[in-house]
Amino acid sequence: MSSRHKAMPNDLRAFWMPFTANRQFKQAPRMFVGASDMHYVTADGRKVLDGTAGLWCCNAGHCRPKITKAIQDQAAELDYAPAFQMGHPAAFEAANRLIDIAPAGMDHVFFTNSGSESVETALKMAIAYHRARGEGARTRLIGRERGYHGVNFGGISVGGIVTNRKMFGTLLGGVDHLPHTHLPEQNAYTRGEPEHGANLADELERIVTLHDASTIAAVIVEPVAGSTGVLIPPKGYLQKLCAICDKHGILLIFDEVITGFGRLGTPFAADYFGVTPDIITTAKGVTNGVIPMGAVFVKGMIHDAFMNGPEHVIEFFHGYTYSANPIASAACIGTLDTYRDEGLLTRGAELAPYWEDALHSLRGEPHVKDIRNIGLIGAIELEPIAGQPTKRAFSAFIKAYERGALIRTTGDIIALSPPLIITKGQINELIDHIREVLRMID
Ligand code: PXG
Ligand code: PLP
Repeated sequence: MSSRHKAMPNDLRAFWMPFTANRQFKQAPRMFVGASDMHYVTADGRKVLDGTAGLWCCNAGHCRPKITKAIQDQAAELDYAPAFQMGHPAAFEAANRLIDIAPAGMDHVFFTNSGSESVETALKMAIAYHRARGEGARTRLIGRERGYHGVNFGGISVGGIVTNRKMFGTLLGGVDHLPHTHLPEQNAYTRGEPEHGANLADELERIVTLHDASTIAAVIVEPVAGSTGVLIPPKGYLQKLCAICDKHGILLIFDEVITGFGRLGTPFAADYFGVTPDIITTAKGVTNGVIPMGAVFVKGMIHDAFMNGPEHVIEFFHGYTYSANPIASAACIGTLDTYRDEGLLTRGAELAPYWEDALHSLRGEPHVKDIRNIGLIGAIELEPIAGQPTKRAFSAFIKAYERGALIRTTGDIIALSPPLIITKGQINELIDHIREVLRMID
């Protein structure tokens, strides 16, 4: 890397940073200039333990050699091939490799470049699928309160995070929402799946009664809601939701952008909960976060419903310039090699009990009002400062960064999702940093 890239930019104005307090950041920039395995390196030469796998995406840790080499080799051999009406081998290999680890029955993959694009793709597929089968009235989409499905119009319409919706007009029509499943009075400090709340899936029956099943295309939920602050599904909830969808011919979409690729100790959350949806959206871990890529997995019946009409005619009028980009495809293959060789898609299951105990050891520390965990995901919910929501968690984030740990906060919730290569010693280190930080902040 050239030294120019390592230098601190002397003018930070041009870059309008995503989901960032731009003015605060630019007064006191936090810059990473390097990374390897479990650590980042800051511009001032400090090592920072990664408690968040970047943004829930670097599941194998950082700068992993097989992924780096796959990208370098591909870039030197075939940089780009047109995505429409042309192919290249790495795209087909990546799709086949993904199918190998996907839940049974998920046997086709549509490539995108992000989780947001995977969501748009899945929603369009669901509506078009019904139409292709002669049920063109099935156009309604059902999301959930507090859901996060990326930032494009379809995703924020089915999503349920108010700040991501309120500035952006009327959004997509024909959308309804299930209630969220967060019941802190009954479920606080639950280890794993909470006992109470499976009945909230019955709200889908109420929505079906209101609109009639013949108008509903799909239900989209995150099996474990991540971005909104780690909401773990109550025992039996997803199974119930799936049964109601099946009963009414409604497609079930699991948004596994965070839960895919080993986060729960199984390849997908669908495996963890024993519930196979009709469509799974993924991104992030598909390339270990290294190159933008998303993948939408579908059941054969969905793919096959499109495969009619004259053979020279495009079956699905949808796709991106960079769908299955060669370098992204190579990164995907290098990533899957790394996951396989190091057993990372199931490593979370071995570490989960240790992780759970470490997290729950923070119970009783200042400001803590709930702790939740599943697989290698954890959340520590803090009591907000009266009248200043998010401020306490944000100070925890800054203090942790200064001490040498990267954590992520949403609202007043600390969300943790370390790379799946984390050691027990590093789990202790991460939790100790958080304990010290909680004792320091107001
Ligand atoms: N669906 C889900 C379930 C997600 O978690 C997206 C879609 C959108 O993916 P893209 O690649 O378009 O960002 C996501 C992304 C956080 C955080 O800290 C979470 C996400 C992204 C950035 C930060 O909670 N989730
Ligand atoms: N806008 C314009 C003007 C375009 O020509 C294209 C693609 O050709 C797009 C947007 C979509 O870009 P992408 O395929 O990268 O999503």
